[in-house]
Amino acid sequence: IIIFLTNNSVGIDDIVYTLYNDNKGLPNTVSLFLFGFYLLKTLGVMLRIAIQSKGRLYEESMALLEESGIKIPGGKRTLLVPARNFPVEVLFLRDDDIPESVASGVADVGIVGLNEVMEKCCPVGILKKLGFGKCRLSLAIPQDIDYQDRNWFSGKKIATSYPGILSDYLHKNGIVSDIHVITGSVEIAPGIRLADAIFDIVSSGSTLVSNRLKEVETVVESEAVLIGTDSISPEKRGILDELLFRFDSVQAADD
Ligand code: PRT
Ligand code: ZN
Repeated sequence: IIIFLTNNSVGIDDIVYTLYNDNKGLPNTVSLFLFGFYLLKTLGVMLRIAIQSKGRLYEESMALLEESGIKIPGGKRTLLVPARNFPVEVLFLRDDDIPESVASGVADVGIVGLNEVMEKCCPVGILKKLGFGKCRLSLAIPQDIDYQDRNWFSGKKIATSYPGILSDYLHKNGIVSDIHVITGSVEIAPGIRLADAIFDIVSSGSTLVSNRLKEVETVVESEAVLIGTDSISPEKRGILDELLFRFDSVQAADD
């Protein structure tokens, strides 16, 4: 606490001075006021964590915070919700916006799928893999095609919501294809002749099967990750270290 206090503009020594040199060592109104001011300022430091507002990662992100002993009030849903018992505030966003929000400093850390981090190419670091939201980004083609190897994709039209990761993969493998960007229901593209193949998230594989597609190349294995940057203040770094420690304990208990 003393380290936190002395980082502020008025030093702890000012409080100690007023405390002991005025009023014969008894606390006076000035020192009490200063101490209260410090306490409020110190308590005001909050680590802002961005999580998905709804969708596949929402429940498990909230459960991880809850299991880490961090109580997020329910009820009226607002964009920014402070925890009841820990210096963390939760910023609810669409998953697509989380990497950018952390890179720009709007949030200090965020929980998001590795697939989104890779696609958005933001300058953020992976602080921890969280072990939920597991899936993979794969290339899939109609079931009746006799597939030999990835050169099949040369000159083909591939529908995807992940053009960045796909073009990197194709480039590294010397394949030139036509990438067709669509958001949502990518899996129906080959059936309606919009594309020859798709590059999309696969989890159980049942969406592919029900669209008469087969997975032929796995490009990226993904899961939910905690992201952050180096430009975090020392006060927030302390809170983050405690948060990481609690996440580790939850994971150790689950194993
Ligand atoms: O509204 P917002 O933009 O926040 O959410 P969103 O709709 O973009 O994302 P959402 O909630 O669908 O997924 C969030 C994250 O969950 C993804 O970025 C992945 O990291 C992770 N995840 C894990 C998945 C899946 N599993 C998954 N199965 N995301 C999507 N799917 C979809 C996939 O797109 C396909 O349509 O599920 C289908 C395939 O599932 P299977 O089980 O049939 O193979
Ligand atoms: Zn999204």
